[in-house]
Amino acid sequence: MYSKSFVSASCLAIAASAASLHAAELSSVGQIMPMVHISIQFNSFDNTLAAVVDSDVPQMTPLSILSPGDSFNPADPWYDTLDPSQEGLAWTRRYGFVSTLDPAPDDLYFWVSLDAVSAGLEAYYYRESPATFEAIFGTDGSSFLWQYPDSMTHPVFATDNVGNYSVSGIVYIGDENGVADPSYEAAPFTLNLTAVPEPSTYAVLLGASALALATIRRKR
Ligand SMILES: [Cu+2]
Repeated sequence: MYSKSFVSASCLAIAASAASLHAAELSSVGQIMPMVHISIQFNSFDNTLAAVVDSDVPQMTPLSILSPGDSFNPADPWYDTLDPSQEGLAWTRRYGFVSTLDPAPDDLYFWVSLDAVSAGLEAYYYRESPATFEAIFGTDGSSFLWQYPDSMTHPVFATDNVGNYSVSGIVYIGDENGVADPSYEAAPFTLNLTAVPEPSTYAVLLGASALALATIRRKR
């Protein structure tokens, strides 16, 4: 147990010292592979709607751990939230909404209803170009409703805490204002995420692991 955490901690520490030699200013919010999709599956033959979530659990990680020494461009809209010198939140973009069967019926749209805030999360609609970072799913008082824009979208999920997160929502079919069309049943889904410790917490953990290893060695 202890040795396992020590090995992973050491690898990260080595990666940290190596990466800091090549500090870079990032022009986008990266997406770690593989993608984890929420597939919006509308079957226009029997008018059923499903939301199928891949089973992997994305991990939110602050840039200070993901790529130590790197920073974001202060001109970009995500700088205040994600840059290590600012809020420095842990984040992931692995979750992506994608429509994989039929398009929504004429004059209707796929909508997602999700309250990320009550689960301790923040969420942002993200586009690299033009640089877009808009609070969604209740973040900063935004609407809990979000209209799927008809192309695969990987929002940013972020948090300033450590731990496990679970948030449930629905996909439904509605008009341009988000009013649900009663002809179609809503499809529930649940997202699960984890967040790794902040660097300060992390240093404490690393110290504890090293101490444990030293104790083990002394016993031998
Ligand atoms: Cu995707």
